[in-house]
Amino acid sequence: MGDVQIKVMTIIIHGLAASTCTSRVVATLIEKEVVDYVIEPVDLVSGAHKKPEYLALQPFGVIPVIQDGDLTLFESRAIARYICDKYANQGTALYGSSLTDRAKVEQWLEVESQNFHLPIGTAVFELVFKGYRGLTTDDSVVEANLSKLSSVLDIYEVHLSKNKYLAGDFFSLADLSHLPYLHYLIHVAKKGDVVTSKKHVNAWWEDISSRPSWKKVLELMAGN
Ligand SMILES: N[C@@H](CCC(=O)N[C@@H](CS)C(=O)NCC(=O)O)C(=O)O
Ligand SMILES: *[C@@H]1O[C@H](CO)[C@@H](O)[C@H](O)[C@H]1NC(C)=O
Repeated sequence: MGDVQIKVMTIIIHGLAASTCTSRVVATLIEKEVVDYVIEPVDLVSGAHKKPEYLALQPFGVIPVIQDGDLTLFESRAIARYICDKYANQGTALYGSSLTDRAKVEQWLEVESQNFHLPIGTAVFELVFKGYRGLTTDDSVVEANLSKLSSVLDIYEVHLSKNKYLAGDFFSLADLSHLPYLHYLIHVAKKGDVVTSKKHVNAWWEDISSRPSWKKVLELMAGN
């Protein structure tokens, strides 16, 4: 923030490439073939996200927040939707190609944030992020939330046995939105059994996580 001079139409993402919520935004930009963006790192360790200058952009004090010209926008899923709408005519059709496709994408985006996110976010927080802060993992919380996640993914398993992707036969923003926390659970926490034990969920995960866009996100994550 502050002293960096950037031309007006560059999208500025205040966040961290390695963070789950920021990577949802970056993956969307890459799928939509948007190249004019920069990530302005927010130093969570020194608490930069709780300082007045940052709170003026994101009053809840979390990352990410973007600035696109006069628009300041936070909440990673809202940012991803904005990017899909703004760049509707380029890159991957992350909303599909019809009103009903879009409706299904929205349905599964809601499932991601309402059913999937809480148990997986809690497990990843306990298993990974607590460690970064020198806190101790509560194993009973992990166990209860992974069990809850497994029952959510049982529903995905049935759905994905009949549909290649969540919204139908096309890769969408709904699939993409699941990548950050699945990555952390499977590859960082190494607790991916709830995914790998389910045939269709695992095939879906293998498919969506092998997309060039996500591989690029992983490179950015590693460089952070
Ligand atoms: N719902 C928000 C969540 C944002 C969020 O929780 N960000 C985390 C990183 S993924 C954060 O800033 N954590 C730092 C903190 O809570 O102090 C979004 O999707 O943008
Ligand atoms: C998940 O974790 C929370 C703590 O964040 C805990 O209160 C809850 O009981 C756990 N289990 C389930 C099934 O959500």
